[in-house]
Amino acid sequence: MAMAAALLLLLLAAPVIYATNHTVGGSSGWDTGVNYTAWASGQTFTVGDYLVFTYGSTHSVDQVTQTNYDNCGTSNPTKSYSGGSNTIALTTSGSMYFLCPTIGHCSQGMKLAISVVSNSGSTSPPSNSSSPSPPPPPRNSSSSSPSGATSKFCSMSHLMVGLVLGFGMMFALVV
Ligand SMILES: [Cu+2]
Repeated sequence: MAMAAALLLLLLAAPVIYATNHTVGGSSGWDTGVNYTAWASGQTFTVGDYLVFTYGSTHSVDQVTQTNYDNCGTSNPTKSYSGGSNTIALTTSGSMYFLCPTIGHCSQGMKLAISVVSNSGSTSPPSNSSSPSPPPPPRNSSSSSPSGATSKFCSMSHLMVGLVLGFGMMFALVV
């Protein structure tokens, strides 16, 4: 019973999660000699997404003010990250600025400015270039059994919709 409810919540949540992991610099990672302005211009940063920094031992990551970003200033970072791999949740919309505080690295290009956009209050689907078109609305959900419903669908997204409906019906019946 509680198990079914938990599963239902999990399954209901799954289709609406469109979080994207943005690996800074792509395959180049966080390093000198990479144009992060160009990289960022090809990304859409949405609240709920994640920024992933991966780098070698000579680097680290500071979140800084716009002034420090502009001047490669390394004093008083807002937040500091280290260890070679950091995943930073983008929790609010607006601008964020990062740089590598290792001496000379910022001026060699290790600085990143991103603009995070809100995803709330919008009725249009997220423009995520890496995902296929969203699944169509489910049909015939009221009469067929979960297995009957799922057998008609072959893609994973349809399977998810079927499972959600199935567990939803089961949950409603149990309650
Ligand atoms: Cu560096």
